[in-house]
Amino acid sequence: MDRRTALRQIAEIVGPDGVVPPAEAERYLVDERRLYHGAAALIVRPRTVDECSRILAICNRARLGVVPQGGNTGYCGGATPFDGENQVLLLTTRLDRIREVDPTGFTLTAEAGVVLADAQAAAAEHGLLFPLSMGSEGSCRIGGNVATNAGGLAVLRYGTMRDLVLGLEIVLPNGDVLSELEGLRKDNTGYQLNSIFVGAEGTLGLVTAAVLKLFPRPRSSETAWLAVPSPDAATALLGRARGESGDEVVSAEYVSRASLELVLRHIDGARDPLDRAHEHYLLLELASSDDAAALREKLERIVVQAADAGEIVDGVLAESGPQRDALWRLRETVPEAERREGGAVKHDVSVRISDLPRFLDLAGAELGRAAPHRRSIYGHIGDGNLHYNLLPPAGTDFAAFVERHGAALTRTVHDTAVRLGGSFSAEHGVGVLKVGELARYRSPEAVAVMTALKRALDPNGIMNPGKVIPPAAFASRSA
Ligand code: FAD
Ligand code: 2HG
Ligand code: ZN
Repeated sequence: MDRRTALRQIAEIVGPDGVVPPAEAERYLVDERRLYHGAAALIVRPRTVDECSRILAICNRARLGVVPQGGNTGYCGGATPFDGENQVLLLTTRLDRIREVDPTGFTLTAEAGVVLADAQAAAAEHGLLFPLSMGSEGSCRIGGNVATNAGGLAVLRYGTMRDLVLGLEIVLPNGDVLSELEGLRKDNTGYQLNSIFVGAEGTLGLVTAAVLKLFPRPRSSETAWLAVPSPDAATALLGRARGESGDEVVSAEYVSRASLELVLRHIDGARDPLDRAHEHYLLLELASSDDAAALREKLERIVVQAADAGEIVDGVLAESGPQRDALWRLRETVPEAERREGGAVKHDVSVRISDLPRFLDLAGAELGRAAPHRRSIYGHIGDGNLHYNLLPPAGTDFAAFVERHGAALTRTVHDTAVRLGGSFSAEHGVGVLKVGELARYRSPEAVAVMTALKRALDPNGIMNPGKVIPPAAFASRSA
């Protein structure tokens, strides 16, 4: 089938209101971080799984690329199409039904285009919790969360998206629909197919729906903003809090003073909760089915013990919901503050929790020799995951900084993490931004298995071309 016929047939399938007119295309062609400005032959928003299936079958026959896009909040350009002749951008925004909430089985079945915050709200209406949570939850969508294996703020307790998925509905590149939406907790009948698609970033198929795990809503939660004398103290405190609470820690987020200062400078209403400045902070949240007084007592005991052990030098416990929200805002608005400061060269690394202090020492020393810069370090310390972001010296130009030093600084940060057995992308994925890093840091064996999977499921390479799998590996016959 020729390309023009294929595009015409796809437009007919979705109907006139399913095609995004050129005047509205811009917001879908530019990625969240404004690193990329893409192009597509056609932008469509199908309404049903059947429409998706027919679109993919046509694209497969005509060898047109398909780029899935949910909320377009991804950090690695994975949802941006790059071919104005041969790629179709498929928006999931109209696949937005919550198909079922099963309060007995503790599951929720959502279509790919359901906004994460809406899935959380649907669970809450039944007195239940869908725990995936992150700064982008008002915009990102379930299909995108599955495709990126999203992490966020409660991974320590509930895991990443992979741990929260019980089943998926996938449109395969040839248009077949693989439906595994039974929501079984146990099913050992051969390969676990769902997990192949979680984190595949749209390179193996289109996620159209997911069965997600729900949890009882905790009756109480307690939040503390704690100044710690060192990263070592932060990890020791985390271990203490997990042990003493019976693993009731939901979040353990690290914030460096430099990151907090960006927030204080740029975010309206933000204020330092402590009287004196400190270099390192830990935002700790516990949640439990205990009543509030019992959990508060637990947190206070942990704080007293940690202070005696020298792991805390100052801190404040939230006394109300608004105070808790204000503390969380200090953490969640760091990316926004970095943007308002002019931008950052961003890194999303993970190492074993016990190696975090060593990583910080080594990376700090290496970077000190590389180029003048400012650091904004924060993140999910409870998962061994830091956002190690680098800004130009105050008052200097960001674009020039990236041009001159970006690549070398990134090499240093990633090399240091990988040298310690860590990852160059803990939660933001690979997309197009980090394909080169995948080729560099993943083993040849891992790249070969990924490429074999890609070839088996998508022999024509139509799904999200150029993302995740190094193009050279896909093109090479021996890989
Ligand atoms: P998109 O950006 O639309 O797409 C991301 C990738 O998934 C692309 O490769 C796309 O092709 C693919 N994709 C999308 N939908 C489908 C589908 N239905 N089927 C197949 N493939 C699909 N991420 C974290 O992990 N943790 C955080 O704490 C976090 N915090 C953030 C805070 C802010 C302020 C912002 C802006 C982003 C943050 N992110 C975080 C990154 C981002 O929100 C997540 O990666 C999110 O899961 C992306 O969802 P999305 O719907 O926006 O996906
Ligand atoms: C977060 O944890 C996000 O806030 C974004 O993953 C991190 O902007 C960043 O570097
Ligand atoms: Zn993060």
